[in-house]
Amino acid sequence: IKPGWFSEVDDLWPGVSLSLEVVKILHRERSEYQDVMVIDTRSYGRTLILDGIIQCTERDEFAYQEMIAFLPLCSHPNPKTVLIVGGGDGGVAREVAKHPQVEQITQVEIDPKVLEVSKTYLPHMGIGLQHPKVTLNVGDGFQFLKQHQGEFDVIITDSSDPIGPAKCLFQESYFSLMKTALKPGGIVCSQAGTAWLNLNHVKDTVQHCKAIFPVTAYGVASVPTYPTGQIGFVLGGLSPETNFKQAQKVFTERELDQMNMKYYNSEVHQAAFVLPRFITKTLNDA
Ligand code: AAT
Repeated sequence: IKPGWFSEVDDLWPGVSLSLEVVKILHRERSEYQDVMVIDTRSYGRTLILDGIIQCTERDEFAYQEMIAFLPLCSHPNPKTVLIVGGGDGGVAREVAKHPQVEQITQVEIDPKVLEVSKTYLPHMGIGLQHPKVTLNVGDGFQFLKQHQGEFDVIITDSSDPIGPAKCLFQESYFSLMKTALKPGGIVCSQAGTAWLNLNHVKDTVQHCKAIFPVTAYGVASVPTYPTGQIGFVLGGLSPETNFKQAQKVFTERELDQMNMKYYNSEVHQAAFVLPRFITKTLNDA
């Protein structure tokens, strides 16, 4: 590892690592749950790192946050109430709040330090947490869901990778709890890892989703600072009429400009579900 560089080394991606040149370490502490760090980097701006894993960078965060929010929101005919699990940086809340049909956003993040650090060092994301539509809770998403039934049109799980506090958010029992917390016709969307490194992980997550939801899909987005530069999402729908591959809500160019969308539009929505053969074949068996 070169001095002055941050390298993302983890057993989730053995033998590969993305490195960013560090300009300055802005913050570092050990919270109750994880190691929390914010660095300034030469090419990607400010970067949030939890337990040594990149959560988001200033320069490319829009790709992930727009997609994890708008794939499920635009697949739902009328998404009024939304739950966000995780997402402590606030980027997903910022995106969900842009959708004109959304009235109420509930969020549950386990680590108050992430919320604090984001408001201080990543204000363009942290601002999402302060939106008037947002009610913020501090706690474990898994436990939170046990207390909520039939409340949400859409549940977005913006979770860290399946180690540490996020492990429980990838289990079949979690998909089952989400199902119970949804309103009729509800939709879920979870961060589900990349097929290039963790195809078996992706397959397991899709399998859990398929076991609980009648309609499912796996879609991808390109995010240069996530391992392999690609991240996937698993979506599940309660209604057999849900078709993830075709956006229900189509925004005009003008609306997309007004919403300051930099990645998402309805063509990108459709394209997210067009997958290479090695992925489709594996997931069809799930
Ligand atoms: N917005 C993109 C960044 C994330 S953040 C993931 C968040 O999930 C973190 O703030 C973490 O504290 C929170 N979290 C982890 N476990 C739980 C839990 N059980 N309940 C609630 N919140 C939780 C995603 C990065 C993806 C990285 C891909 N390599």
